[in-house]
Amino acid sequence: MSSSVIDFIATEARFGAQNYAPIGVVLSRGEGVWVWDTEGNRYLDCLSAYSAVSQGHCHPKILAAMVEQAHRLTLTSRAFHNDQLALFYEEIAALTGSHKVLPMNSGAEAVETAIKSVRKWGYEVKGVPDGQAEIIVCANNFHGRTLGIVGFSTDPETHGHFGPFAPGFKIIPFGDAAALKEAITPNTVAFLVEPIQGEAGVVIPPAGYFTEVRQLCTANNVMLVLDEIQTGLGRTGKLLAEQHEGIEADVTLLGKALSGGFYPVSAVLSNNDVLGTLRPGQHGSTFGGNPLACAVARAAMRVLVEEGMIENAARQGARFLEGLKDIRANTIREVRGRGLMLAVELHPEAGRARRYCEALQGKGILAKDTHEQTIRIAPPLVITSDQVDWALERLASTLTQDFS
Ligand code: IF1
Repeated sequence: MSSSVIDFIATEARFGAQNYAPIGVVLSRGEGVWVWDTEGNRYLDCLSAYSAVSQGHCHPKILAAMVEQAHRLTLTSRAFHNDQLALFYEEIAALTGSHKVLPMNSGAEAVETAIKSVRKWGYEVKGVPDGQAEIIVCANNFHGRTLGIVGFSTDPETHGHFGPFAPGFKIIPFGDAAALKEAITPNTVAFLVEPIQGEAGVVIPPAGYFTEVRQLCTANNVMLVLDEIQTGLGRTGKLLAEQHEGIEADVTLLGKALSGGFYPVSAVLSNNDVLGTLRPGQHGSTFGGNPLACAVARAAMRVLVEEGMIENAARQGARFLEGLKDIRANTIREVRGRGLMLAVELHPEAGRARRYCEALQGKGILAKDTHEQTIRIAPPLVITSDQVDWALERLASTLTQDFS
């Protein structure tokens, strides 16, 4: 164990807050769909840092853009202009068909920014009495870890003992348009929702749900805010998951893969005047929109399109889903997925998903469990057919294994 002069896992445990329980692998290198641990073992990455490395690990073109920009200029703050921000705006607006952009860093910051913006829009444009704005969200949502966001989480793990929380949120079931209709009042400014619920276990809403949601929001002058931080940028086989539903959000949130995993970059995109209500000094971030972030994001968006990753996600996602459906194992309760956002839900009697993820690690696959019973599978969008088949073989043998 020459590379383990430091015992990385024990040292993390000694100094680090214990807010994670990682799988016992220490990674030191990545390339495309593969990562290597400190001992030189290779794994197929079926998590992709929760979809942030959709373009594959250490993509050479994003790397080159980052290094080149790092040599020139990294941070100016928004007190001054920089020569990357305008280009980032132009390119992300062209890619997504949006009119206005507000750059932030983490996904949670993009969500917070959207909440502030739709409230302000509600007071200044819609005419909601000050302090009365309501935002509707869904049960089992995951939008990040800030106080504002965890306050409307329904998962006790996520919000327990972190209160008191900000008021102004109403929770309805996901996938239930009638519940939305009922919850809307004259003070409702927005409906904030994930196109597919990721953390909840890749929960896909019933067909037609978002068509109805779109109609209800339009009819009631309610901003539809889609959190595409995980589903966006090709993950589901389309640039944005909203395209599967044939709708357009009023506000779209992007993060994660917007930088290809090199750097935290997020953005709030808007098709109307929601972002227009923000005046100088009312919102911002030291790092948001910095030239390094912009250069990285520009390259990350470019390779996604130029290298056909979105089409590949659709093609390989369909192959992966079919392959999962073909696995005959009594451990499997259901397989779900759209594009390369996939999940295998286990029967309660099959034992915890975590054990299957550990067994997969032994076979050269890294995947992550969620909510005890679900194995999430989300490889980089550059995965090939051979690699999908390779993964399926190992998943099949693992899921037919008896752990009891
Ligand atoms: C962690 C889950 C994934 C997100 C959506 C906003 C954010 C996220 C739809 C916030 C973040 C993460 C964060 C990560 C685990 C992870 C996750 F399991 F919790 F649900 F991806 F599936 N909207 N998701 O999924 O973005 O501020 O983190 O940049 O360890 O908390 P962030």
